[in-house]
Amino acid sequence: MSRIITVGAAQLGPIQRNDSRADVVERLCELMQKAHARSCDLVVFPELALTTFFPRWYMEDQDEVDTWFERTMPNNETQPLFNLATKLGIGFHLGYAELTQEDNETHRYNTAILVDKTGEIIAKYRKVHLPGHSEYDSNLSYQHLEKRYFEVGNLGFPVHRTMGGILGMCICNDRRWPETYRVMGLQGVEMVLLGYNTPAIGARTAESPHLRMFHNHITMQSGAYQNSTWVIGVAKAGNEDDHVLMGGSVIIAPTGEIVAQ
Ligand code: CDV
Repeated sequence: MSRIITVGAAQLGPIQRNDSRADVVERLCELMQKAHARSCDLVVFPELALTTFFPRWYMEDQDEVDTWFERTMPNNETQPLFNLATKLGIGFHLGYAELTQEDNETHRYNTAILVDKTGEIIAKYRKVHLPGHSEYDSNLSYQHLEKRYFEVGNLGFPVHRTMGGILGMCICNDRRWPETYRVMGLQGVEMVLLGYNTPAIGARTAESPHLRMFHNHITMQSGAYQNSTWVIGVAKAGNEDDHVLMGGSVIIAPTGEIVAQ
């Protein structure tokens, strides 16, 4: 019996450093309305979808760093997105920076959640393959400080039986490593949801934008083909605080073919 799930890959334009969460959530709600108008069951937003990609900024003051994190989900700013999803009966995937207290300690993760059509958070993923560095590096044309601001995710790569399928998640740099897809493939994954923020230009090397886009797509296409799964790769795009993000969002079939871009 065929099962159909209609998915919207909600690529975002840039989010500037001074944009408020409330403004961003309004944009997400507009995209969710569009997805609903096109009969989507599920809408996928990118990595760190509530703020600018803040790991490009070097910060020493932990209080300042923590302003980029969400302490609860939903919270006052994101509640409208959950309300709209419930009203429209549409699921969503959202990436954000998570600050949490576990075992009496503070932890910070680069996180994504999956919310079902009733507005309930049914799954969480915390990014495992953190790229970049933890100290300021003057040899780079820009910083990428994920290793400074986040811990390695501690939830593995589980899959979830929901919305009529077997869904899994990963985040950005995770997509470049075959084990990400394989661990989910061995659990029967049918659709991998992933958000990313990838600069159009490398910080260290003079790779061409073409080669960077090629690597972006080939990793997701091979993960899809080798594990016979759909992959929904959703980017941020455009000039974010004078740093250009490559975009290139795709929906990839289990054949490895890009069916929407
Ligand atoms: N946000 C990311 O994980 N970005 C990496 C960059 C640093 C290459 C990526 O794999 O796209």
